[in-house]
Amino acid sequence: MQRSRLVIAANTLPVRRLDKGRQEGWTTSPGGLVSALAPIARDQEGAWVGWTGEIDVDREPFVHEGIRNIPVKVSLADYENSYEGVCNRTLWPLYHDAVGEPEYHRHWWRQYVDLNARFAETVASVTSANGVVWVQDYHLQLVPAMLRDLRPDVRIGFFLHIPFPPEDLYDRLPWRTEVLHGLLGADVVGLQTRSDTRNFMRVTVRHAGTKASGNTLQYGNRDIKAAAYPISIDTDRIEHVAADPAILEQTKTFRKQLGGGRRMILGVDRLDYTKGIDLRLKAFHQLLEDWPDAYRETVFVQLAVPSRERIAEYQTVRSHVEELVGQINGRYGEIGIAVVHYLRRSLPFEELVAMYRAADIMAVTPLCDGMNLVAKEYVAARLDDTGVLLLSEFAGAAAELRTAIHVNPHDVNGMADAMHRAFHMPEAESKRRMRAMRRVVRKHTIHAWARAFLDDLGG
Ligand code: ADQ
Repeated sequence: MQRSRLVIAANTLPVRRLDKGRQEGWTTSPGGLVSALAPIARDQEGAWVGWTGEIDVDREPFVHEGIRNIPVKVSLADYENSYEGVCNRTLWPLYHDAVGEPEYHRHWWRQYVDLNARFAETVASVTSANGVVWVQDYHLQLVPAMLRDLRPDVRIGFFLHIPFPPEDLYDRLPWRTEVLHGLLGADVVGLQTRSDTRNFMRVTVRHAGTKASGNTLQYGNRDIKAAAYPISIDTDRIEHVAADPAILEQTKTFRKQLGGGRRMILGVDRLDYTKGIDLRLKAFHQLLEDWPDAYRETVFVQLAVPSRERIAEYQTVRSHVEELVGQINGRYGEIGIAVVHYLRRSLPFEELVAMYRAADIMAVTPLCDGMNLVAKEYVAARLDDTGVLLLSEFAGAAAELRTAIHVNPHDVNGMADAMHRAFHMPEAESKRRMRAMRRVVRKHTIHAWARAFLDDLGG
């Protein structure tokens, strides 16, 4: 098997299958992580180990746009127990402040261990001597230690895209020691924020007997670096699209379709219970209740990408959101005029940027979120420094986007007041705030993020 000096391991490959008609093949997946890592992997003739998204399909490695893709076969049992079970019904809710109820099942866990072991074996077989491996996210937390056992010569990095919970929550995990041992197999553990890093370091001291000093954890005879590497966006690309005259036309069309001079609040999320879409809609309802005359001409647009639809909690949040949309339109809409526009689908990137440009206010109000790229994308798209960002204090992005209006997403009245305040903010103030945030996303891009992590890892 051909070996690579840089190997990325992630739940999914950076490509997805094109099965349009009979025309078979692959296309690069959209998203910041792929656009950041793909050029680096390409330059270094790197490999990417991950799942194709197909169940029970065995595929040979293949090259797509200069990157070697190494598929890991995922069975139905892997999918149901490891991916839907441990990843999305145990770890996802537990790591997100238990805003959903985590479930713990031993047979799910066994499958997670098994699938992580197969990832580690595959990675071990494609990494060259003294190579560098970068493992991504909560699906693969056991891989660093498993890989170290197989390949003590390689440098191993791990990055967690979601929050790392505080110790009283983490302690609930029946496999808390195994997960820490898995993560501590890495040389560098990256987290989104300083508070995630603190949480992680504390639990390793408590359950794995590490000694912490500054950003270093001493574990047995090894030193591990644990630090915050806040992820970001491809700012140049968004600015470029936002400046395109065709996108500006699209922005104008959206505004016209929404009713000419109407003011607009936008929400853009995966349809996930951590994103606080329901409470945000309630806040908009409250705004209309509190100032019915002032906001008669305001519309709320909520774009929601379907997500994890087989899981009950996701079905529940969807019905709840749709019920609220119905209630608000039922109460405040007119014939031919809705006050809430709800699209449950993914938009092409260009249309999304046009929406960002069209929105007077962007409401990003998750109950808990590792970073939240939507907040940064909105800022990057506001080339003329207009627009106001309402940002949950529980999103990782709040630590960097300090001049957003920070809101408590549990406080519906507070959020309604914040919307009111945003609409009345003097232009000089909103521009000053937006300018400061634009400076942040121009400096801290996804490329700078990847470089900083790999420099620390020695890749
Ligand atoms: P997510 O929970 O998926 O990511 P987020 O960071 O907001 O959350 O990224 C969502 C992405 O999907 C954005 O790039 C956005 O543009 C896109 N998107 C959302 N709705 C869309 C729509 N209707 N149409 C098209 N595109 C849409 C996880 C963590 C986050 C962390 C990221 C990266 O939960 O906290 O920021 O990983 O580390």
